[in-house]
Amino acid sequence: MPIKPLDFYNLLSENNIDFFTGVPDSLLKEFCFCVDENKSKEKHIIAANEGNAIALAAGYYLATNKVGLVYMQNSGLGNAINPLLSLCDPDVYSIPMIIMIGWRGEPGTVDEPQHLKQGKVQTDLLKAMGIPYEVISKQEQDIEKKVTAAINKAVNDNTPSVILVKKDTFDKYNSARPSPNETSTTREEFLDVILAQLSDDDIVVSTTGKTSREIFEIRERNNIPHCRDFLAVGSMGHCSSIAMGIAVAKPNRKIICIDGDGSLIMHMGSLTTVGKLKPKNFYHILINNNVHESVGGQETSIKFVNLPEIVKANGYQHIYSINSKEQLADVLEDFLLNKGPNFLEIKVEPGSRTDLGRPTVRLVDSKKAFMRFLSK
Ligand SMILES: Cc1ncc(C[n+]2csc(CCOP(=O)(O)OP(=O)(O)O)c2C)c(N)n1
Repeated sequence: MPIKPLDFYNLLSENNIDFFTGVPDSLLKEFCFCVDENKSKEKHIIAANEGNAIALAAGYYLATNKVGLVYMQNSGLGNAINPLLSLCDPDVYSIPMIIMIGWRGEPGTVDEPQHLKQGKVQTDLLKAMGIPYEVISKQEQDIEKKVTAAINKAVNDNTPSVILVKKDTFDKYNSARPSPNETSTTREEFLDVILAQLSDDDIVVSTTGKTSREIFEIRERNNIPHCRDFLAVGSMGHCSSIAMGIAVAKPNRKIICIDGDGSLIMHMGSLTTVGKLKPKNFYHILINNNVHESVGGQETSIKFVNLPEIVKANGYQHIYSINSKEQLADVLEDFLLNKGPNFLEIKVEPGSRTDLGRPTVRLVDSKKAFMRFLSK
């Protein structure tokens, strides 16, 4: 039977876990909602990336002598490896924490291509890192035993200790979250307008999650070849760097990078590279819905920063911020005509179609077609 998020949360509380941080994951979203509703913002921090979350839990331990809990999708383990091995490892500072990892791409399950390799090497990676782990699932008879074993291991051995969570382990959490505003312009509608404005030669690089899925479907609907788009379905936070790599190599082509707020924040340091190189052909669009919509809608920290000021300070040339289709129509042509690097923030309500599909082409084939398109 699936585990009730509140029961799981209570079990952690009984074991003195009172600090939570991480980057959201669809497999863990019900648990995240539960933590969010039960903890203050100082005790539940949605971090910029998974490495930051490990470091936050390490700091919390140093200040309190208490074990914190870090949650993440297994895609984020790469971000976490550095602070796990060079800060928390028993050979370094020996800092205990519980790490809850959503196991996407578990062998034997059906999942997206970007999750398959990570899922396959998941347990081997933990073994190679010397991190003890327990696996839980909805079939599990004795969750309590496994969770307390993981916590005891962390506390007794002063080590990070993992709880690996299989798909569908958690039941729904009935939270008081507001439902999406269905009358406002959706991300997909904005994307439709943007893609329609681009010329046949323009290159699109788009971010992880539903944005890329929507772009794929818009192209399909309009019978436009997919070779114009590089969909960064994995490597969250890196689409602007991929786009920058293309921009410097193809100075005579326009590169349109379509980013998300969670993704931009995840590796925000990449903005400084844009500032350093200032490619005239780089057009950065941020679809800002204030949340990690693709994995459940958990808040990002974007609303606490003045993003137009940040990109300005990083050397972007022309900066626009809009929140309606009318405003988009007013600025889009200018945005794409003016020499870059330019930045366009589109403020949008969270939400997407429930019947949104996934790219149906093989990724290596779309890479080849994209490279042919770039070499034109
Ligand atoms: C390194 C990494 N961490 C976490 C995830 C899980 N994940 C996929 S999409 C996504 C949310 C992206 O948020 P944002 O960029 O704001 O786009 P939105 O989903 O709101 O469109 C997350 C957290 C991931 N794929 N990779």
